[in-house]
Amino acid sequence: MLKVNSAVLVTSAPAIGAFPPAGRFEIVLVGKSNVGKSSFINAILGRKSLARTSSEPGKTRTANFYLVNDDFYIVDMPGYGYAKTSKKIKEGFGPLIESYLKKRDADFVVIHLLDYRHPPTADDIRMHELIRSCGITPVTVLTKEDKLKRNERAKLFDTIASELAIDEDEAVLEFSTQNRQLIEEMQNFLGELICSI
Ligand SMILES: Nc1nc2c(ncn2[C@@H]2O[C@H](COP(=O)(O)OP(=O)(O)OP(=O)(O)O)[C@@H](O)[C@H]2O)c(=O)[nH]1
Ligand SMILES: [Mg+2]
Repeated sequence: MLKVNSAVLVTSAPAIGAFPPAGRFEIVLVGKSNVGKSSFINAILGRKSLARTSSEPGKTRTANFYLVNDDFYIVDMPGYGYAKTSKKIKEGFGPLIESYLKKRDADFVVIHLLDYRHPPTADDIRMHELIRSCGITPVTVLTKEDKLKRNERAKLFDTIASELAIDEDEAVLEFSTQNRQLIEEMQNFLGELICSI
């Protein structure tokens, strides 16, 4: 179980040069804009509004490094696929995520968040492939579980897993900021991950 004693925003980095020195374990969150990355952070850290959230997509514009328990970082990345993003940024996932995945010299795990309600977008599939092409096995998290009826979930779960070509070695977890049990399961999962480092 992840027990959170302290959580502070240490750095909001507009570019890789502003990332904090590597050396701690990092949990990095990627996913399309509005999928719930910042809300995920607040829920698992038990901090109501540490990470800024918004119903308007495009809230997080920098790589935000949260230092937890003075031990490891959770990194909140800007979302991709935001319609108002400039064309240049839309062509790639933006220099922040790509340079993080390709160059970050730290032990890290990538959590790829997808909206449980919808099949993956073309950007979601590209992002999943980009992560795997960097030799990283992402953890997939399906957000906003509370918005689905029980009988809708199994089919959507299978569609998402098959469109992302999820491998046997990949974890897929459901999540909702409105579901205490799912929050605790995620805290357990992350707690074990951190202990195993
Ligand atoms: N019902 C429900 N709403 C959620 C959940 N997670 C996030 N939201 C809502 O979805 C919206 C977007 O959440 P954010 O956490 O700001 O999304 P984000 O991925 O950080 O977005 P960007 O910073 O724009 O990339 C907000 O209105 C949240 O309240 C969830 O599990 N259930
Ligand atoms: Mg955000």
